[in-house]
Amino acid sequence: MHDAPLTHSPEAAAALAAGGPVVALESTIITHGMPWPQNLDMAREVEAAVRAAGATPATIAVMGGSIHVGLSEDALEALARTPPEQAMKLSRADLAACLVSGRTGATTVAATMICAHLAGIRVFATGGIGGVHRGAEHSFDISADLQELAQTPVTVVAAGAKAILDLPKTWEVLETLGVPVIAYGQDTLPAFWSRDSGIPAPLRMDSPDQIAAAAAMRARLGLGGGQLVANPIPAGAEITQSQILPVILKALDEAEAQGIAAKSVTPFLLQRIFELTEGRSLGSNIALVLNNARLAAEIAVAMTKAA
Ligand code: PSU
Repeated sequence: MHDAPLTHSPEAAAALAAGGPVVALESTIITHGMPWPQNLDMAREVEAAVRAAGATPATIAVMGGSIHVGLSEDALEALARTPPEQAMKLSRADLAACLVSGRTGATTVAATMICAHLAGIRVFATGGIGGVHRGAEHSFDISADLQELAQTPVTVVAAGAKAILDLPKTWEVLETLGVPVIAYGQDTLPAFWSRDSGIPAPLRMDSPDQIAAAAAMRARLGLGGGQLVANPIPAGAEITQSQILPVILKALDEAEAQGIAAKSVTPFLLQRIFELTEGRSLGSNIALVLNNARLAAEIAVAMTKAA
């Protein structure tokens, strides 16, 4: 039982009351992951993609002391216009502090999973999860997203972990934590901007029904925790690993030289990669988020049919 301060949009409230399919969407990608005004266009298009696939979108953010489950048009625009330094980037550790302060907070994968679960939403779409940063053996920088996947029962659809990370170490940690990592429709894990990381996938599934059934079975087994669906970017939008890797390495060098640390690392790298690819990385990022939103909606529909 919980007594969380939740504020639902009318459409999210209606869908949840009717037991209909709902997909949670995060807000850090809006405030810290993409520049204005593309962030607002992306957020609107993602919501439209969820609706077109037969589910109800619920973008999640903290505002005015409450967790918003579904945002109005105006609230979405206000959030997209908020400069990154004015919105807290929320994870498990700071969600409660943000709520009691009354500040605006954008939810990362970890915080969105927590809020989705509190609201009774079982599926969540994002771009890429956080994970083990390159050089983590020195910095200890590992995203709280991984621990959250291990403990909160939400199915997260992403294009894998962001390729700025140390992907092999990220998959190792998820294995240790007992998180099912499911490649969708292929035998290897995707790498965010690229379809194929060359790393064999621990699990493969080819339909939303299979993914919904696996989530239901985990619940029957009392296993707790979520599952990660790693959905490859559409072929037409991908940037191959050989193209993107030199750019990632350059951005990483700059981050190190400038002493960028902790929560600032991922936004800094995404922004630099955007500049170095002259915007191409952003186009790909938007394409993969839309693709993930569609699959998440199909999974949510499959879960409600099975229920
Ligand atoms: N997906 C994207 N862009 C993003 C994110 C996801 O396409 O910016 C956000 C998510 O909110 C994720 C966060 O939780 O990046 C990871 O940040 P960090 O590496 O600091 O944990």
